[in-house]
Amino acid sequence: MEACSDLAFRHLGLSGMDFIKTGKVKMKETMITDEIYSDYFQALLAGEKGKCIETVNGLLERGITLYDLYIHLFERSMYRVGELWEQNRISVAVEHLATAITESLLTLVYPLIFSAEHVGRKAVVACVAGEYHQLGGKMAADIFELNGWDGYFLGANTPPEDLLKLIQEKKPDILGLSLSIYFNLEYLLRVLEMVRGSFRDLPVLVGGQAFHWGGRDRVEKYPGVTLIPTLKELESFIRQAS
Ligand code: B12
Repeated sequence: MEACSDLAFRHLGLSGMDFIKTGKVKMKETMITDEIYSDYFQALLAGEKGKCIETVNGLLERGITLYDLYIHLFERSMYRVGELWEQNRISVAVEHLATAITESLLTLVYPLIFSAEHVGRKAVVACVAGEYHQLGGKMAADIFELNGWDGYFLGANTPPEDLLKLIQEKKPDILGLSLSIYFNLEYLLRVLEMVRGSFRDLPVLVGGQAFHWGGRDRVEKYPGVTLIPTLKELESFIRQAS
């Protein structure tokens, strides 16, 4: 059973023993101290990309898990950027700069995610039409890669007809759809309708912060569609499907 503490568990900051002892997933403490976070956040707002790269590379050298990095550094800081933008305490330009830096930092983890042994499964992950928030969807695609899947990430604002064509071409085992803005829910429902019409049995996972405002019942009324709220839950789902 010690085999439980395999690559995927370790990357999530878990050990097999945590799982065995408690019977449920238990997170280790984050490697990101308040000091690391506030230095990083200051550099992010100031557009000091070099300093941000240094912080992330330092954490990767010390063996930070992908989950810890994505949630406790990238997601946390971008949520804070959103709050400051909403309160008019930073400009749109600063928000754009922070987003661009964070997107480029995701590439630093490539050696970690692409080192996994391939399991011969494929996932397509996309943001629906009208949805321009793409960081969360990219992270979801990376979790597939971390688990040895090919994760085809299509990015923001994907036209539904083109999405269907790509599904036809790649024949993925899972489709992931990301939604950040609740008022885009109708676009998502339209995509689900189209996907169900053409690919009856393709499992579809939906995720993103839009669902903080509701919508679960409306997406899960489609057969084979599951709302996955967190990357941890995504990982469990992938492991079961692998
Ligand atoms: C950057 C940003 C933008 C950028 C996005 C650029 C880009 N390249 O992505 C731009 C400038 C385009 C933008 C535009 C807008 N934005 Co904006 N934006 C943000 C901001 C600051 C950060 C987004 C982000 O990267 N978050 C970090 C990621 C990692 O978090 P995440 O998306 O939640 O993803 C996590 C989970 O949800 C999950 N997940 C996500 N997708 C998936 C998919 C699957 C399959 C799974 C399993 C899991 C999963 O995994 C991730 C890791 O945990 C947020 C603040 C915030 N709270 O996020 C506001 C925010 C989302 N934006 C907001 C708003 C209002 C807008 C605009 C309407 C503003 C406007 N008036 O024009 C437009 C809408 C554009 C559109 N139609 O999409 C609001 C939304 C509020 C609401 N009630 O819906 C927020 C919350 C800001 C705020 N505090 O008010 N935005």
